[in-house]
Amino acid sequence: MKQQLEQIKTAALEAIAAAENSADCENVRVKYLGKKGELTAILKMMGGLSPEERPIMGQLVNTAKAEVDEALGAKVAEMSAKAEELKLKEETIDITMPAKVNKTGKLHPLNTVLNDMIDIFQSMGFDVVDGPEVETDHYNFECLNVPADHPARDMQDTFYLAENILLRTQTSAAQIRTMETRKPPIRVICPGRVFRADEVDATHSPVFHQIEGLVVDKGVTMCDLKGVLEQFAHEIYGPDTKVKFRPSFFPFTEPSVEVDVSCSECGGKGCRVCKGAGWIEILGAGMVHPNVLRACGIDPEEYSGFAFGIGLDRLTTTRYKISDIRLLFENDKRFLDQF
Ligand code: 2NM
Repeated sequence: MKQQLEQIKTAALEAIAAAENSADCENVRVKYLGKKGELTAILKMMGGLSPEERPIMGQLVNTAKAEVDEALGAKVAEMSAKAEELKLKEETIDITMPAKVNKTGKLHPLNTVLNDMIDIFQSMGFDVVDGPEVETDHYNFECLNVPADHPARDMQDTFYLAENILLRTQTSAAQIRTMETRKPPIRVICPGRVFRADEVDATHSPVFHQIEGLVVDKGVTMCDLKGVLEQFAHEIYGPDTKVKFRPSFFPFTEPSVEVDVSCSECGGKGCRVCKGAGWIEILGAGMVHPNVLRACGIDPEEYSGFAFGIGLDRLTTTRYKISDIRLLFENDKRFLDQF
C-alpha cells in the first residue's frame, strides 16, 4: 500500500509538472485529490489495515495529499504569474510613438464672412430670421409682386419640386413670412441658401447664398436705406468707402437700385479688381413695393420699408481673392485649410 501511495504521488507530481494550463491543473486536482480521486480512494482502503498500521498509513496519505496540493498550488500561482507577465508585455505603451494630432475644425470662409455681416447688422438692431428652403410659389413669387409671366418663374430658371412647390430663389420668402407674423417696426436679415437653375461656371452656381435685409416702420425712407448700407460698406470695406445708387428694377421694390461701392483695392482709380471702373456692384435694394406690403397685411399708407439683397458668395470671393466660386462648394480640405 505504501508503494502504491508512492506511485500515485509520483504520478500526480509528474502530471502537475506537465500541466500546461489551468484546465490541466484542475484535471490533476480532480484525478488525485477529488472526492473520487486516487489519493482519497487510498484513504478509504485503509479499513483493511491493522489498528497499529492505520494511523501511520493515514499520516503518510495525508502528507502525500498535502505535498500534491502544495505542488498544485505552486503550479497555479506560477501560471498566473506568467499570464500576468505576458499581459503586461502585450499592453506595453510605446511612448516613443508619434502622438495622435487632434485636428481642430474651423469656419468655412462663407461662415466667417456671414458672421461678420450678422455682427454688423445686429449692431444696427436687426434680428436674424430663418425660413424654409423648400417654398411655395405663393411665398417665393406671388407675395413678392412677381407676375405669373415673369421670366424668373420659368422652369428654366427655377427648380420646381412639384406644381407650386420650389426651391427658393431668394430668401425674401422668409421676410414675407416675417411680415405676416410680426408687427412693425420690423428689422430683420435673412441669410441662407438659395437655388437657381444656372449653368455652373467660375461665377455661377445653382446653389448660392444671400443675405436679405428688411426694415418696415412708419416713415422709413430711402435715406434710411442709404444710411444702413453706407454703415455696412464702411464696416466691411473700410471707413473711406463711398456708396453709389444706380436706378434699377425689381418687381418687389419701387424705386429699385443697384448699389456700388468704391473699389477697396484701388480706392476708385480703376484697377484689375474693379475692371477699371473704380466701383464694384455689391447688392440690389429698394423701397418695398406697396403690393408686397399689402400681400403681408401691412397698410402701405401707414407704413413703408426698404429691403436689400447681398450675395454672400461674391462678397467672400472678393474678400479672399478666390478666383472661382466652385471652390466654395467643393470643400477640398487643401483649399479650406488656407483660411
Ligand atoms: C434684392 C433686391 C431688392 C428684397 C425685397 C424683399 C421683400 F421681402 F421685402 F420684398 N426682400 N428682399 C430685395 C429687394 C432683394 O435682392 C437683390
